[in-house]
Amino acid sequence: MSDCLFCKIIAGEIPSSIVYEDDTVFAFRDIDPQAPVHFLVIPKAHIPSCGAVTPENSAVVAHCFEVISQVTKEQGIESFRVVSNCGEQAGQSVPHLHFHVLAGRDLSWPPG
Ligand code: DGP
Repeated sequence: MSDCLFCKIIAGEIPSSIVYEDDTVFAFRDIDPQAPVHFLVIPKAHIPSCGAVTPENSAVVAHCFEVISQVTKEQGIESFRVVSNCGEQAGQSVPHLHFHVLAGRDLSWPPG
C-alpha cells in the first residue's frame, strides 16, 4: 500500500535495520526500543492488523511465528514476549500487522 509506513520500509524506501527477510516476511529493529531486544516481524502483504486476519491470509501469520522462533533461537534468546496491538485503544500506531518481539530485561505482567 503506497501510503503505508511499513510497506515503504519493506520496499526499502525508508531505511531500517533488517533482522530477517524472505519472500513473505520482513523483520527489523524497532526505532523506539522498549527493551534491549526489540524487533518487529511483519508480513510483506499489507494486512492492517490482527483484526484483518482471515482464512485466506492467515498462512503468513503462522510464518511470522516460525520466523520469530528461528530468529530468537539464532540470537540465543530463550525468554521473550510477542505483542501485537490491534486498534488505537490498544496502542496500534502503524496500521500494518506487526508482531513486537521484546527481550533482554524483566517484562512485567499484566502490561500497563
Ligand atoms: P504499534 O504502536 O504497536 O503500532 O507499533 C509501531 C512500532 O513501530 C513502534 O514501536 C515504533 C515503530 N516504528 C514507527 N516508525 C518506525 C520507523 O520508521 N522505523 C522503525 N524501525 N520502527 C518504526
